[in-house]
Amino acid sequence: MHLQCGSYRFALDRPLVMGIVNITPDSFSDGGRFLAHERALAHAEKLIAEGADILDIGGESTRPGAAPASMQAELDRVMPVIEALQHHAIPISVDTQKPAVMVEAIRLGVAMINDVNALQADDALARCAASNVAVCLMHKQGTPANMQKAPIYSDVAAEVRDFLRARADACRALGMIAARIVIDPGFGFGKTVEHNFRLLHQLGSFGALGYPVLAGFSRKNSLGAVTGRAVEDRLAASVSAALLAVERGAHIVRVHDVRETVDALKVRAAMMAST
Ligand code: HH2
Repeated sequence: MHLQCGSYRFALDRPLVMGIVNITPDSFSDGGRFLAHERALAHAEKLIAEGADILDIGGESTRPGAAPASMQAELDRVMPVIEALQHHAIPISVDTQKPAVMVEAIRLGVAMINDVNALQADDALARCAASNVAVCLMHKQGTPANMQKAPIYSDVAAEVRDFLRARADACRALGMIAARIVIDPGFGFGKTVEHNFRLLHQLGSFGALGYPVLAGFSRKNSLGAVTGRAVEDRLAASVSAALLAVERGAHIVRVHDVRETVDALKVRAAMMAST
C-alpha cells in the first residue's frame, strides 16, 4: 500500500505525521487578517522543522458546537497561507467541506483535500477526482452544531466502516486509484467517549478496506474525559492516543504536537528495528 498525494508518493513503510495548522478567525480589519496569516505561517514553518510529513491547513472550525464559516471567509483565511507555503517541499492538505474552496486550493497545487464531510457536497467528489489530489474521507454523524447531542450506533465500528467503504467506492467509480484515498473514522464527530475508544480499539479492521487510514485524536474531548485535563493540557494523552492508533494500524496521525509525536514514533521505530 502507498499514498499518492499530488506529486508526492509515500511508501507508508513508516507512519506519517500530519501537522495541524488552524487559521483562527481574527478581527476583520486587514491588520488582524495579516497577523492571523503571519501566525499561521510561522506555526506551519515550526511544524515543518519539527518533522511533519504533511500540513493540514484549516479555515473553518469543526469543533463540537462550532458555527460554519462563509465561503469567502474561509477562502480569505486559507488561500494566502497555502500560497505562501508553496515553496516548501511538503505536501499541503486543505481541511474543507466546500467545493469552491477545494477548487481554489487544487488550482494552487495542494496535494490533499481533507473533508470531514467525505466529499458528499455536490460536485466535491467530481472536482477532486478530476485533479491529482489525494482525498481524506472522514466519517461523522450529524453536523458540528448538533453532533455531540446524542450519537447512536448499534455497532459503531461496522457502521463507520460501511460508510467509509461506500464513500471510497464512490471515489473509485470516478476513476480514483486506491492510493489517492485515505479513510478516517472521525474521532469526536458524533461519537461518545465510549464510541471513540471502541473505534480506536478496532482501528485495525479499517485497514482491511485497503486504503491508508488516518487517525485524528489530538487534544480531543474524549482525552479530556479520561484524564480530567483541559484542552491545553492534553499533550501526554494526545501522544499516547497517536501511538496507540499507529499500533492499531493507522498510517497517518493528524496532530497538533508534531515534535512530541515524532519523538514517540522514533521510540517505536527503534523498537521495530531491533526485532
Ligand atoms: N478533526 C478536526 C478537524 N479536521 N480532519 C480529519 N480528517 N480527521 C479529524 O479527526 C479531524 C479533521 C477537529 O480537530 P481540530 O483541528 O483540533 O479542531 P478545529 O479544526 O475545529 O479547530
